[in-house]
Amino acid sequence: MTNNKHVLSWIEEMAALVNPTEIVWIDGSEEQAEALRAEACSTGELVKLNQDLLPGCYLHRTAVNDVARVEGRTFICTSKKEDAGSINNWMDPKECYETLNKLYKNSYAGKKMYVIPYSMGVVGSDFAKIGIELTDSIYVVLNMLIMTRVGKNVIEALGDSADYIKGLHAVADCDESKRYICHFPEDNTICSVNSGYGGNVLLGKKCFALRIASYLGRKEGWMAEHMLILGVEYPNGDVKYISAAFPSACGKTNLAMLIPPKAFKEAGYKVWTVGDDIAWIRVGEDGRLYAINPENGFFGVAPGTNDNSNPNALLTTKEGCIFTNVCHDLDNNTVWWEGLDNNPPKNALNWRGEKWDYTKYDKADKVGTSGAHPNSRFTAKAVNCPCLSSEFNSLKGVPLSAIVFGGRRAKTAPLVYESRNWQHGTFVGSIMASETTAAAAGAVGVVRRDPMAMRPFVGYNMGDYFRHWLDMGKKIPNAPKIFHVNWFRTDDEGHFIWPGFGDNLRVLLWILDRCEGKVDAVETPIGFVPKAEDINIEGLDDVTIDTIRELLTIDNASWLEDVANIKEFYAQVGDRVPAELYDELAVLEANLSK
Ligand code: GTP
Ligand code: SPV
Ligand code: MN
Repeated sequence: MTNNKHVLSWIEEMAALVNPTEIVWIDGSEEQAEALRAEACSTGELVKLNQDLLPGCYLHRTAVNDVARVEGRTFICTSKKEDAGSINNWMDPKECYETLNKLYKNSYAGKKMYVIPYSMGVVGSDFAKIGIELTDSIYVVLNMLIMTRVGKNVIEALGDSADYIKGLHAVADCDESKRYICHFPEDNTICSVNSGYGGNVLLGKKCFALRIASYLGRKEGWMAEHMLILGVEYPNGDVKYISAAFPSACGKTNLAMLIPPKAFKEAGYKVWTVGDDIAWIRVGEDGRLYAINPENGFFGVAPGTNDNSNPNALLTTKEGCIFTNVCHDLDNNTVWWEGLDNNPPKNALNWRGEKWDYTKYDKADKVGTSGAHPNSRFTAKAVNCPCLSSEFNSLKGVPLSAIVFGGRRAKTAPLVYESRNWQHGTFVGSIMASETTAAAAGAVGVVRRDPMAMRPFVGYNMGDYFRHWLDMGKKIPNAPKIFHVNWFRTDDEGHFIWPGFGDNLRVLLWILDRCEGKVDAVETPIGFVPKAEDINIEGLDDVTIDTIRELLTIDNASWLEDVANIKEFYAQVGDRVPAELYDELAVLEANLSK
C-alpha cells in the first residue's frame, strides 16, 4: 500500500520479530471489514447479534483477567527517569525493549499481522497526527476502524515522511503477569503486549492521543487532554463550547451527549457533542483556545446507559456497534447491562460467558455477580450520534469559552466553583481528586488525587505538565475561564443529592453566564460559587433552593484535610511542581484558616 521506506523497514523488522503467517494492510474498505467480521465470528472472537434489532452489531468478551486499563503495568520509558517523573512507572528504554522483545518473539506464530494506518484528527488537517498500529487481533482492527480514521488516504497523507507513531500490539498469551503497556515518547513508539482490552490495545486512544500526544504537545506548544467537548446552543442559535476533564467513568460521555431538561428543551436549548473523551487544544489566531476531538467514535461505559440517563448514547449503539463484556441475552440474541432497564434477561450469559442468574445479583459484589462487567463498553461510530456537532470534522476546532474540571467526591467539593484566573484554574485542576472506578484495574471507590483527570495519561513528568499548563496560560490572550464541578455529592444515606445527567445543563448555563459576565458570584476561600438563586431549578421536583445551598457549602475543616493531602501529593510529584502552585496552595490554606 505504500513505498514509504521508513514504514516498510519498520514493518519488516517487526514482522521478523513476531513472525506472522501473513501481513494484511487494513485499507478502510467495508468489504475488508466485513470479511474480518465473518472470520472473527467463525472463531468465536465475535458473536453476531440479532441483525433485525441491532444491525451490524457484535459482542466480544475479553479474557476474564483483562477487563480494564492496567495502570500498574503502564510505563513511560524516557532515557532519564526524571523526565517520566514519580507519578508514572518508568523503565529504562533499552531494558524495556529487551524485555518486550522476548515477549514479542514469535508471538504472532500461526496468526496474521494486521497493519492499521490511522489518523487522529481529520486526515491531513493541521491538528491531525498519524499512527500505524500492528496487531494480531481482529477485534482491535474492527475497533480501530470505528474509533479512528483508517485507510489509504492516511498512508497518502503520510507520503514519504517518517513522522508517525509506531504501535506494536500482541495479545500473545494474555498473561497478566507479563502484560506491558509501554510508551517511548523519545522514539514515537508504543508497545502493548498480553492484553486485548480497549485502553490497553486501541493504541490511538490513551497511548497515543494522550500519553504520546501530551509529550508532543509540551514540545510543540499545544495540549492533549482527557476532556469531552460540547456545544451549548441557546434559543437564539448562538453556540458556546465547553471542554471538561473528568476521570475515567466519571461522566464525560454522559455530559457530552446531554439532553436538556424539558423546560429548557422547549425553550430551544440544545447540546451538541464534539467529543466524549479526548481533546487536542491549540491557541487560535484570535487568541482563543480551539479544541478538536481526535477520535472518530465513542468507547463508552455501558452500565448505567439507558433511555433516561443517556438516550443519545443508546441510539448511537443501535447500528454498527461492538459491545465488549456486556451480558448476552440468549432469547433474542441482544445485549443487556445493569441500569439498561429493570428487566434483566432470564436466559443469558454473563460477561464471562457463563450462564447467568440475575436473582443472585449483589450490589456489593458487582464483578462477581453482575451480568455485564462494571467496565463493559460499547464502541460506536460518532456519525451515529443524534447530537453530533456540525463542527465534529472542523479543521480548526471549536473555540472554548470554559474549561471544566470535575471529580467524583461524596463530600468536600461543591456542585460548582469558578477559579479566579488561569493560574488559580491550573491549581484547581492540579488538586483534583476523585474516587477510583472500574475503568482501571484495582480498588474502586478510593479517593485519589487525579490532576486534570490525567494522572494515568501524562506521558512525562507531572510537575512539567503543571508547568506546561501555566506556560500555555501566558500564550492565550483570550483564555477560557476555568471551573470545577462535582455531580456526585451524597447525603448521609449515601444517595446522590444532585440529580445530574440532563440537569447538569443548569450548571453549564451558570458557567457560561459567568464567562459572559452576566451573573454575580460569591467569593469563598476556594474560589467563586454561585448565589443559590442563580442556579435555575425550574421543573426539579426534589431540589429546592436549600438543596442548592447545601450543595454549595464549603466545609473549611474538610478542605483543610484536603490541603494536607495535597501537600503530600505535591511532595510525591516532586521538585518540578511550579512555585506558583505552592503559592496558590498557601493562599488556599490561609483563606481556609481565616
Ligand atoms: P470513560 O469512558 O472511562 O473516560 O468514562 P466517562 O467519563 O465518559 O464516564 P461516563 O459518562 O461513561 O459515566 C460513567 C458512570 O457515571 C456511568 O455509570 C454514569 O451513569 C455515571 N454518571 C454520569 N453522569 C452522571 C451524573 O451526572 N450523575 C450521576 N450520579 N452519575 C453519573
Ligand atoms: C478511560 O478509562 O478513561 C476510558 C476507557 O476512556 S479506556 O479506553 O479503556 O481508557
Ligand atoms: Mn476516558
